[in-house]
Amino acid sequence: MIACTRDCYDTCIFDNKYKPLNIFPINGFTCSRGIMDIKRNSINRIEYPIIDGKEVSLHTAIEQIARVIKGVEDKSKILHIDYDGNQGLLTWYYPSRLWNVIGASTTDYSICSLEGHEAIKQIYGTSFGALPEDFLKFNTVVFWGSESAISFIHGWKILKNKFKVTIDVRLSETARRSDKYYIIKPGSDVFLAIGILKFLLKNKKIENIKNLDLYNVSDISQITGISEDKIEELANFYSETKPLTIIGFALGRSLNGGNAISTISLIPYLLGIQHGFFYSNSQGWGIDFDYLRGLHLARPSKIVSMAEIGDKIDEFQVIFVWNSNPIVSLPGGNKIVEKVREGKVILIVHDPFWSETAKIANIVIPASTFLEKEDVVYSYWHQYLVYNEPILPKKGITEIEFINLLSKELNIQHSLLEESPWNAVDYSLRKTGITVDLLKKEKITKITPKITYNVKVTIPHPNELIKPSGDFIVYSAHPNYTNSQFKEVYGAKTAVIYNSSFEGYGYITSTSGKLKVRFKKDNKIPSGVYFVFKNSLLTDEGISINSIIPSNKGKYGGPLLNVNLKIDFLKN
Ligand SMILES: Nc1nc2c(c(=O)[nH]1)N[C@H]1C(S)=C(S)[C@@H](COP(=O)(O)OP(=O)(O)OC[C@H]3O[C@@H](n4cnc5c(=O)[nH]c(N)nc54)[C@H](O)[C@@H]3O)O[C@H]1N2
Ligand SMILES: Nc1nc2c(c(=O)[nH]1)N[C@H]1C(S)=C(S)[C@@H](COP(=O)(O)OP(=O)(O)OC[C@H]3O[C@@H](n4cnc5c(=O)[nH]c(N)nc54)[C@H](O)[C@@H]3O)O[C@H]1N2
Ligand code: SF4
Ligand SMILES: [Mo]
Repeated sequence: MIACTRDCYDTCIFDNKYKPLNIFPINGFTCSRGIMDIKRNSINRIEYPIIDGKEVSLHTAIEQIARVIKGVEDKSKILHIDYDGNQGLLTWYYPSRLWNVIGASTTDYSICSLEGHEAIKQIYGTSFGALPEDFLKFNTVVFWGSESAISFIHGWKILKNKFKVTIDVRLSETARRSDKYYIIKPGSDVFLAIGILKFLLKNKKIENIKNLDLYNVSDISQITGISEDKIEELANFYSETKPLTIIGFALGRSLNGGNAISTISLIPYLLGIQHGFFYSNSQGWGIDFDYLRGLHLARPSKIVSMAEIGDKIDEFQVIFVWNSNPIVSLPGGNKIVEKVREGKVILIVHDPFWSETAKIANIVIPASTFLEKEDVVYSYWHQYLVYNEPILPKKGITEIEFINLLSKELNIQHSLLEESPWNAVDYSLRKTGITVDLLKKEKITKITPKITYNVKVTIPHPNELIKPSGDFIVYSAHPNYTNSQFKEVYGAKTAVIYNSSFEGYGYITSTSGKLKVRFKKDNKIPSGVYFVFKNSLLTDEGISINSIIPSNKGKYGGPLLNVNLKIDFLKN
């Protein structure tokens, strides 16, 4: 049995021949990446350890990494950047223990969904929402800032026969394939949600809420770009059909994102809709991620926001990366490139594939893929916990092997590292009622979450909100890639910026830089909106849009990536 470990709602589960299981909600199918995984596994791999472009033995590489670490007196100048390239408990979480024992700095893991998790927790005390089984109970669904038809294909499939409404800033694939859609201005979702509440109040479907009187629907109509009638239509749709609302992650990275998500999530509660929203269930299973990372016994010396790594790059001498591709995925990631070229930062990367970040690293360690190692995998949507067993011969080394070798070389003894990874996993699962023994025996078990909601009804004061204006860049998932992964099968992810009117080259300028890019006209995009597939490269030199994304953050600290841009088209 093996589960796909990529950062994806679906967490497909496969048999040992890599056939997707025919169990709900996987239902025997997978995506364009899933069907190519076995083939991809032998392409573009990092085959051996490398120091400054030269092949070395594993022993030499580990010795060199230990020397580099020992050479940094103030360990807070060592930063590890890791994200969700592989969601396995042994691959992503447990390895942080070594870095915490050393006293290195870490990130706040905010890039994807922190803003939304925190926002929903403000309302419900937890961000846990509907389960796959709950999806089936609804007759209608609202996809709000979510490209589910592409980013969440198993969720989309089980909702196939439901009446679908999409709220987006462009005619997304999800909007196009829905029964109804509303195209609003980027960053205006919180106003739309408040507009819906205003009509629900007017039509006596809900009680009054503090601050609601401070808004009026004609302003809301002007800010969102849709008519009062349409807002009322949506409010009626909500009160009459009691839909499930899928709240997309992209909202959290937009203007007013935290307030938008908390207000949207409140609508189902006020209408008495049970299990009425879904964002991400990751924090509701009771898996003790902090324990896996060893935070009970050792803490990072510093936590840096994922929005600010570029700004704060001078605070670091060594950056260790695994499970992420930060020069493409993080705002200011290009600063890492600059500092490595200047010799001011030593970059060490552990990755199975030649990511853009691995390509510029001083030291590279080949990692085993999820098809080649044991792990425990959870989903941020469905209830299955899976014991992954390798189905292909191993290349490279696992994250556990890496930290074992390195801690030995550094002569570190610490109870966090003496506790075996399996014992740590076992303890981290105690609240789920699942043991490692049971999991290894059954291979796949269901977690039954114990959730209590502790609801606080609140909507933002108008002073907290910014009225969006100007041109916005927006992003979405591409069907053939997961973030920057899969170019070995589907080709380099070189991007164009889709827009309403112009074809050719031009400049995009933000408060932190300027890029020359290619634009493509697309009649599915309204004016004022500029769309690019997320984590793609905008130039052949491998420059990502993130090189000009400033370090702004939302209300709860999540990076604000859907920002205002200045656009200058070049005459053809
Ligand atoms: N195929 C594939 N699937 C993936 C991924 C992938 O890379 N490829 N990535 C995975 C990951 S890491 C994530 S986080 C999820 C992301 O999954 P989603 O949460 O679905 O986010 P996106 O796919 O980015 O789509 C967001 C939609 O929001 C719209 N949007 C942007 N700004 C606004 C706004 O201000 N208001 C409104 N209403 N809409 C807005 C965009 O036009 C887009 O259609 O998908 C996961 N699934
Ligand atoms: N401007 C802008 N920036 C964005 C976004 C956006 O919408 N706009 N989206 C954001 C989102 S939603 C996310 S989630 C992030 C994603 O950002 P990243 O986490 O950087 O995502 P990937 O590009 O998929 O990089 C994952 C890396 O992990 C590696 N990997 C895979 N499996 C393993 C393994 O088993 N072991 C090790 N050691 N490595 C492994 C892969 O080969 C790959 O190089 O990007 C964010 N960045
Ligand atoms: S990327 Fe998502 S849909 Fe594709 S195989 Fe992995 S879990 Fe399934
Ligand atoms: Mo993400």
